[in-house]
Order: sequence, then structure tokens, then C-alpha cells
Amino acid sequence: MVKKGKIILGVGGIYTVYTSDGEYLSCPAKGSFRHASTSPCVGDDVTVSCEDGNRIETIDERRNILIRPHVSNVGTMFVTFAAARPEPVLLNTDKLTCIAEHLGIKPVIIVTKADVSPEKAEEIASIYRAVGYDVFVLGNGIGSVDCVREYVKTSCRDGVTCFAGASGVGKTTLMTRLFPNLELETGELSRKIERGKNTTRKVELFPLDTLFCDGKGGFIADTPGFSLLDFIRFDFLDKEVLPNNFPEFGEYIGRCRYTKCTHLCEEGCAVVAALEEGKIPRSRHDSYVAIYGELKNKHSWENKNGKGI
Ligand SMILES: Nc1nc2c(ncn2[C@@H]2O[C@H](COP(=O)(O)OP(=O)(O)OP(=O)(O)O)[C@@H](O)[C@H]2O)c(=O)[nH]1
Ligand SMILES: [Mg+2]
Ligand SMILES: [Zn+2]
Repeated sequence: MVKKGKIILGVGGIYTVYTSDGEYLSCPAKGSFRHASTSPCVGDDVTVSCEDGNRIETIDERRNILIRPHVSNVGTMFVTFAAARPEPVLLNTDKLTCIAEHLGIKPVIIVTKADVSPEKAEEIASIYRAVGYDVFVLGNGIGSVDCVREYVKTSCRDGVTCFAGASGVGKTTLMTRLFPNLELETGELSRKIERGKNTTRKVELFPLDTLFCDGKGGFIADTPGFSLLDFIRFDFLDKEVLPNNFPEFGEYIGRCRYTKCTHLCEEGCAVVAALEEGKIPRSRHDSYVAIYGELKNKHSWENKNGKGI
């Protein structure tokens, strides 16, 4: 007999699979995955054979896969950053939205710790509202966690919704406020360097039909934050397609004087003109220029290696 399900956790080669009948199976994967180019990942839809003990036999084709957080079949990414403590780095946020756009994932912006710096929180939120993204501003006593829960319940039922953001921004705190029964561990910031301490150490998916008791599918994942220092690799994209991952450039691309316009600073560039007229947020174009520079400097052999962060 075989069962279909989704990998929701993997620890030391043992995977927890949530089956289509709402059962949790704990099982290893068949040995041959060790030699194959594809090995099981949290988020994978799999077949488990149930003769002589449970074993993952096959992995369905993935819709996408992220390297960090390491999770597949993502439908929505909650790009999370704090208004302060740790200080927001918009370039990293924009790298995340780019990665999401490139992989067909819907980015949703979550600004946390608005209580610490309300003006900064609003300033940043307005940038991403201008891009056209859904934005939530939250903090102790600010914003509504109920609205986020309702959003998850109604708009995040297709695939996996995962948090992504630096350590210490408050991803687990928000997960716990959304779903108090989960009892997840949160951590203080390091007092000296005001960075998170990587409190969350694994990606674990929670089935939304168990959280909302409505049988409508979808999963949500808390994830380990990355430290700002190791968030550098960004080499899986070609610079030619980079503008497509900035949706607010969309209506201007194609209106530039030169067909090969890079939209960095050329004469007659419609994107740069829109920037100067205040129609494109400056920080977003700054990120575009910075990411373009990184992609230009990479060696061509590097860019086909991976698809994630
Ligand atoms: N003032 C304030 N503090 C917050 C808020 N959200 C989270 N914190 C605090 O920020 C610290 C880090 O929160 P976590 O939820 O553990 O952060 P995380 O993003 O899960 O961090 P990692 O698991 O390391 O990736 C904790 O001390 C939280 O209490 C907020 O909205 N306002
Ligand atoms: Mg955490
Ligand atoms: Zn241009």
C-alpha cells in the first residue's frame, strides 16, 4: 500500500509526512535518494510505501525550491524585517522579493517591531505599498495580528507559506501570536550587536487545515533566520531578467530609448525617468543597481548552480 503526503519536518534522516487523510507518518527515505541529485526536502509532496515499515519512495516534481530557508513548493513568502533592532537592510529585503518573484512565489511584506520605531515602520511600509505588495505593520500594541491570521486563512491556502528574514526580527513571535497553541521558542537579541541568535533551528511546516479546522489545505512554516553576514550569495539569476523581478518597473520597461537599456542610468531610460518623478521608490532602484552589480561580477559558470538564496 502507498500513501500520498507532504514532508513537514526532517530531522537526522527521519521525515514526518502529513498524509492526505490527516495522518502523521514518521519514516526514512529509500536509500537510493542518497545517490540521486534530488533528496527529500521539507515541503515535498511524496509517496510513502507502507509495506515492511514506512518509507518515502518518490518525490513529486517541485513547483520551486528555496535554499535558505530550505523548503519547497512555496506559494507565499512572508518577507519579514524589523523597523529597528535589528536595523532593516532594504537590500536584503529586496533580494528576498526578487528571489520570490523569480520562483513564482507571492511576496508579502511584514514589518515588525513598529513599536520601537513607528515612523521608520511606516516609511518602509509605504515603499512596498507603492510596489503593489500586501504589507502588514505590526508591533507590541500596533497593527492587528487578527488581520494577518485572516489573510493566512483566506489567501494562503495554495502550497507552503514560509517566513523569511534575518534572525531576531520576530518571525517566531508572530507565528506564536497567530497560532498560540504551537508553543514555539523565541529568543532575545544579543545585547552587544543587536542581532538575533538563531533561536529557530529547523524548518517545520504546520498544516493549516489543523490550525483552522476547515480542511482547506495549505501549510505555514516558521524558519531559521539568516544572519546578515551570510546573506550574500545571489548568483542564480541572469542580470537580463532582473528587471522582471521588480514589478513596479513593469509599465516602464519597453519604453526606454534603447532596446538593450539596463535601466541603471542610461539617457532616455523610462525606469530612471519614473524614478526621478518619484513613481518608483528610490531604495528599490538602489537595490536594483546593487543586485545588478553583483550579478555582473559573478562568473558565468556559477549562475546555473542553484536556484535559491
Ligand atoms: N519590541 C518588540 N519586540 C519584538 C517584537 N517581535 C518580536 N520581538 C522580540 O524580538 C526578539 C526576537 O524574536 P524571535 O521571534 O525569536 O525572532 P526570530 O525572527 O524568530 O529569530 P530566529 O529564530 O533567530 O530567526 C524577542 O526578544 C522578541 O520578544 C515586536 O513587535 N516588538
Ligand atoms: Mg525564530
Ligand atoms: Zn531603461
